[in-house]
Amino acid sequence: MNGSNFTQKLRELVKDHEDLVAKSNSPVSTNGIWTRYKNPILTAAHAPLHWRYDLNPATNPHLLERIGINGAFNAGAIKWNGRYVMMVRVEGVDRKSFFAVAESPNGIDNFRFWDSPVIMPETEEPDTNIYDMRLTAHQDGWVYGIFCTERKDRTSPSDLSSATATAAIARTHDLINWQRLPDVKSKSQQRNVVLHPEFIEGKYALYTRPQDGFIDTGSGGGIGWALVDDITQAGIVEEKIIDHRYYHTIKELKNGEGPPPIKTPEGWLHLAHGVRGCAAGLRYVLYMYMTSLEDPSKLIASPAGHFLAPECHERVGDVSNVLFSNGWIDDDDGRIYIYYASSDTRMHVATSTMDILVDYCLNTKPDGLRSAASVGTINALIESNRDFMDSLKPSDR
Ligand code: M1P
Repeated sequence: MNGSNFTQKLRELVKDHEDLVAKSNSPVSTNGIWTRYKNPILTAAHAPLHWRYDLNPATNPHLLERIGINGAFNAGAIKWNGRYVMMVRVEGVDRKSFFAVAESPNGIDNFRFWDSPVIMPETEEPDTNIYDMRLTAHQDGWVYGIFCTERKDRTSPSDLSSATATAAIARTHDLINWQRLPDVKSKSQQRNVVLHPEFIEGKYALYTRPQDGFIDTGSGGGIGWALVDDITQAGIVEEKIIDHRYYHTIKELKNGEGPPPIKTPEGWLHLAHGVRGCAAGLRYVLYMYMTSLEDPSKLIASPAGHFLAPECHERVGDVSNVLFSNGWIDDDDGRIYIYYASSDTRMHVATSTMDILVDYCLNTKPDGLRSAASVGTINALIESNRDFMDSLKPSDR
């Protein structure tokens, strides 16, 4: 490629990238509880050009992409200096994930990556892969990032795909410089571990997700809860399950806490993912539950079924039929920005409000676990609606 072609191609790349990043977003569908937005808010193509291209015509005369990005998904989130910030799981084509910060002025579009990815310090045992950070602005003044560190399972050296999942912790005051703390000690493998934002009984509190293996939760009964004296030496000693898995529900196979819960006057609002098996493989959906203000480990509301499930283009990606969320922002005006990923590929936003989500949780019946119970719930609603049925008749309008 000659010099002028190089310059022309570069101009086109810059323009296309800028058009993508600056594209405005708009609401596309709502069910009254959430509003989805039309465009994904972050994709692999949002990764800055200078992360991917050698821009020197002498060493890259064909202006080829030297480093491929495969996905931008499973982002933690936080409101930071008035901006809507995501801690994104960026995955390269080499399958390695890392963290990078992207920020937006309005929470629904114009998400732009910071200049370079996060440099996450390692422990003595280097991470093979790191992903799915939950950001917690804790009462102690630090911002914590708890994420999964994946390593080769050294107990099965000949099995090249056996791995271990462990909860890793780092903390920061600026989202740039991170202090890595020792990994959370646990007798089981752990993923989807989340730090509660407040001290409980003077201790740090973790939402856990015990699992027998790297993929299967097995005997791990659901989302757990553990108190920790010293976050710099965190260990899960006593772990109780607070949100159980059940047969023939959306969380039959697995579940996991999403972002840190949001405090409301009626209780702690939780977003989580539930997994079930079907002929097409695993299906990941998002669901909600609430716990008590007095005791955040006590379940007070558990609406049946999913809150958000994959739709349309969300259904397809690297790992299809997956919605996953580990970040939301509870804004000053009561609006809640729910950041969710589809199919381990891209990020989306849905919005709601605290009032609506609390109403949804407190007034949606729990799963009765049997078809007859579901029919009973519908019939009870029909009965209580009898007096209001006339208002539905077109003749009365
Ligand atoms: O591929 C779907 C998700 O699978 C895992 O979640 P879980 O441990 O709950 O099954 C994680 O690897 C997550 O990153 C991924 O999105």
